[in-house]
Amino acid sequence: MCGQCGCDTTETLKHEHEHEHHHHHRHNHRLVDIQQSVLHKNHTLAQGNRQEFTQRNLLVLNILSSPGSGKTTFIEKTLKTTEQQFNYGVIVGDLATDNDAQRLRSTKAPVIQITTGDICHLEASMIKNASDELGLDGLDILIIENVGNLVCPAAYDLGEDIRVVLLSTTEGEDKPLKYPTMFKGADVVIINKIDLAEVLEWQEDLARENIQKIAPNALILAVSARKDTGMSAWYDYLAKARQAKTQTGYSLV
Ligand SMILES: Nc1nc2c(ncn2[C@@H]2O[C@H](COP(=O)(O)OP(=O)(O)OP(=O)(O)O)[C@@H](O)[C@H]2O)c(=O)[nH]1
Ligand SMILES: [Zn+2]
Ligand SMILES: [Zn+2]
Repeated sequence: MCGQCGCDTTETLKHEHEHEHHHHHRHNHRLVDIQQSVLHKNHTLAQGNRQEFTQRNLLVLNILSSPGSGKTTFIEKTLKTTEQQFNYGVIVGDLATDNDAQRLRSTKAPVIQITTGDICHLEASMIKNASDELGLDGLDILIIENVGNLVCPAAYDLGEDIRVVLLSTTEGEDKPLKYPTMFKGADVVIINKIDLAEVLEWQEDLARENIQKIAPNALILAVSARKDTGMSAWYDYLAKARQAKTQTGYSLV
């Protein structure tokens, strides 16, 4: 979580630092307290989001991966193939640009960009504001593209039903073992860029074994979002998840 990069606690820390000087408190102790209170607040807001999404029978996906694994490409392909079937809304988080939102605007779906500045993950409060701006009326599925980062976003529940973590073949088979928190939270792991498997000497069995060690219950699908191969199993899963949400207001998180 953000203890590793210090993101978003900086302002609070400055304040606490000045305040605590008189009391000779240890900084580490304060830092942990502040992080826990940030996460606690986020958790409460995420529950609020989840309640609102569930009342609307809206299926919500949180898409996570390291930078460049193919989140935008995967979302774009999903929208273009299934937008006759479902009404989508999209929220895209990025540190600095709105390039991804621009790319996704070639689809029918309304897209809201969140530019996070220095913050390397999305938080529940940002999703609340962005979904108010987007307008959730009439939507079936809300897709959230998180900031490209395999560490911090894992700690922040956004109120989603399904966490989809992408692992692309260019990253190596060992990533689930090195970033266990991210993979542990996954409901679905998408192995992307499978079209490059041969040239990379990608070991599919090893990758699956590593994912299963960390996330034994996750569904694992190997695809090429760019070449549009292996995607039909994903569309089947999505249709089932959407149906289940409509019937029972189910939540996987
Ligand atoms: N060969 C191959 N390239 C892919 C595939 N999916 C995405 N790419 C390429 O990988 C690069 C990064 O893809 P994006 O979709 O922008 O990745 P992203 O995860 O959204 O990136 P950030 O938002 O910056 O974290 C682009 O050049 C894509 O065309 C794939 O299945 N195969
Ligand atoms: Zn962070
Ligand atoms: Zn992207």
